[in-house]
Amino acid sequence: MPEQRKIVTATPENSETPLDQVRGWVTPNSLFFVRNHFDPPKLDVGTWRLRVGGLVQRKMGWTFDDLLALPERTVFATVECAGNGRSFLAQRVPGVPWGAGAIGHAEWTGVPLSIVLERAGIQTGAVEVLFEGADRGTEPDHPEPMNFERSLPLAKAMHPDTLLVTRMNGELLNEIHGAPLRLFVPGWYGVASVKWLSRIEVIDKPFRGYFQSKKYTTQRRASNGLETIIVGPMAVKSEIIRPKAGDLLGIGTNRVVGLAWAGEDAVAKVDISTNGGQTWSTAQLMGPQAAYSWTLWEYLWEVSEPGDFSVLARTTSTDGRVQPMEYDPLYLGYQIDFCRATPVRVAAATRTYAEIGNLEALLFDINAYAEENKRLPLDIEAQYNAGGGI
Ligand SMILES: Nc1nc2c(c(=O)[nH]1)N[C@H]1C(S)=C(S)[C@@H](COP(=O)(O)O)O[C@H]1N2
Ligand SMILES: [Mo]
Repeated sequence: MPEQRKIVTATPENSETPLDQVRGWVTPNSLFFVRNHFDPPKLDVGTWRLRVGGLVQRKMGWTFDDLLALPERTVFATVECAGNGRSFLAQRVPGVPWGAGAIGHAEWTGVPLSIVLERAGIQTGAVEVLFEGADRGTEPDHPEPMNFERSLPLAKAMHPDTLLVTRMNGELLNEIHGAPLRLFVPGWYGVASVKWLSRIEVIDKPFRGYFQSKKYTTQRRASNGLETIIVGPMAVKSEIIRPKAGDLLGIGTNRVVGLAWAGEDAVAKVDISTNGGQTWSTAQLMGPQAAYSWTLWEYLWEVSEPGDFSVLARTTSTDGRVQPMEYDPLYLGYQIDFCRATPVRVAAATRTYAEIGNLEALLFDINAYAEENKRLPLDIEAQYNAGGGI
């Protein structure tokens, strides 16, 4: 079957990157996860304009060609949906029941937002920049139609890596990922990166629209009770790609492979436990380790005893943040960053025929063969690794 996104909901499309088919550092556009709150708008790049207004000296309307003529910048970055992994939570929470694949890593190219804002001239008193997508619709608790809107603090908006993106992995942005233009906020959860961008407004007070008050907020304990935080920078996290939960492994060397990321920082270290977190060993990081980007890792696990094992990965960022062992329920179904156990079984492949009867011996042979085949892909991947990638 050709590789494709894993559909979670069909209309509008919400779909996952098939992480078990990840073969390299960059996620191909066709496999890159999709998170849509409303149906994608039908936009004609010829008549489309980016309107820039609010607290600016000059209101402007940009055509796509005008934007292409401005200086470009390219940033590699991982984007994770704030709800990624929600289906693994012990407590049921509302929202799209994502598995592990609401994440991808791409090369993002476009005009730094700061250049467009500087051309417009930001007036004093500006505190945030508001971004409006052309998509429109309703939510169960918001029956009035609304556009998808999010804001950024001025400092993040003016950061040179915050881009108005025209290209993803070198190709013009496709419709489902926000064509013709999307905001891209590296290191932040996907919700910040408004697709189908149609309007930018510089504003003088914090914006509290639906997607950053009713949705996409977490809570934090403060001295005077609970404080509400708008979902922003991505947490430090890892994902085990192989083995999968429930896999049957053999005695010998089993290759554990996965991904790790650290939001605005780079990954410094990934530790692996095969005994539910009692002891840890360091995994080998593979390929680039850069700010904003995920890092591939592998761990060669030597197993000498059969039994049931609980495999965990734990990321540490370059600024010393460590992935937590438990999920904080105050995150309300967002920022699902805890170390999730992958339970696997290792079967004995060393029993001798003398110990068992003939029929049993036959069954044993069949099982041993099945186990061998289970392990085979892992060995092939080890060879892949000699050439880079997984
Ligand atoms: N206009 C618009 N922008 C949007 C969204 C949306 O529904 N509409 N979804 C956001 C969310 S929650 C995420 S995780 C990312 C997903 O980007 P992708 O679909 O390109 O992977 O887009 C963000 N930008
Ligand atoms: Mo998201």
